[in-house]
Amino acid sequence: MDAEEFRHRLDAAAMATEAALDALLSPQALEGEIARPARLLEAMRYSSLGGGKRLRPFLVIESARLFGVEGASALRTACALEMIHCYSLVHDDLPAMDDDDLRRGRPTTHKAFDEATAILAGDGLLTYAFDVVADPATHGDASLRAALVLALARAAGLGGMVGGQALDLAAETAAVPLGVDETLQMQAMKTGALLRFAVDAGAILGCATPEQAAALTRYGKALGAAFQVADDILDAEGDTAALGKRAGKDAERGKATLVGLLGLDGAKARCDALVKEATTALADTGLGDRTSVLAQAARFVANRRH
Ligand code: GRG
Repeated sequence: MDAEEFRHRLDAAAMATEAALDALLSPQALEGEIARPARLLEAMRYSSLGGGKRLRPFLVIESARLFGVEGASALRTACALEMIHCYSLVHDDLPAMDDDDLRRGRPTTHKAFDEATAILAGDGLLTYAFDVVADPATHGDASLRAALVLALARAAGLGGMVGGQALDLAAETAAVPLGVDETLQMQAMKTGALLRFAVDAGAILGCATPEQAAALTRYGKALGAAFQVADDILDAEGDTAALGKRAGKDAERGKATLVGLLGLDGAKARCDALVKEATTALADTGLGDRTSVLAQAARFVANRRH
């Protein structure tokens, strides 16, 4: 698959995700809800609509499509994952964490609203994500929905993204900086776990064989690691206008990054190796040419400019 066809698929996934998130975040309360407070809903919409590459939804949609699964099951799972991603960005930008004013080229949620509302908007998105996956509208098979809920919780929580964020914050003030292995583990948790979930979700939705699921997990791990090295490189090299968030802040805050540990050339070499690893894993799914979109995704992640 060439870059243009890939771009087309990424745009299609982004548009479908935007429309589905818009509908999910409507003022109409769902059965069992009492009311949807307008300002909180507005902050949740501000935090999740109208921006972002929608890479995680794209990966859910395309990995499910490998197994012929299309429509609401994949799209709702994609939206749930994007809600968790958006919540993590909102909370990460708070003064108690990275203290940022700019996200996706706009004021961060706590700047556009206020801190308490930003915290609650993140909480609301996190909780709603699990509502969306657990809802029978996502899949008729309750055990499959439970498998998605479990995998998403494991990726997002203590032993995944939230744990990784805790390790990252602790490292900023630690007497001894993180080494390469510790940095890789922190990044695999903080950023990699949600990206890996995206392709694991495709395998769950598609009832993949254990071999196919394992190969997709290997792909997801390599892709997640490539994404994070690319992020470190962009932060070191990129400019704030193109990124839509402040560049150069990793070095400023003394963050553990692979650029800091391996140097710029070492980080770029690692990124290339991870793209190869991701592509090799795809071959092990036995799904042939159908995986070319995911191979292109690995290249996109490594070469992105924002
Ligand atoms: C606060 C619980 C909690 C977790 C925060 C993911 C994360 C953990 C923090 C985000 C900070 C950050 C910039 C991490 C580097 C990788 C990353 C997640 C970048 C943003 O993801 P993109 O590039 O963003 O996919 P878009 O805006 O395109 O969705």
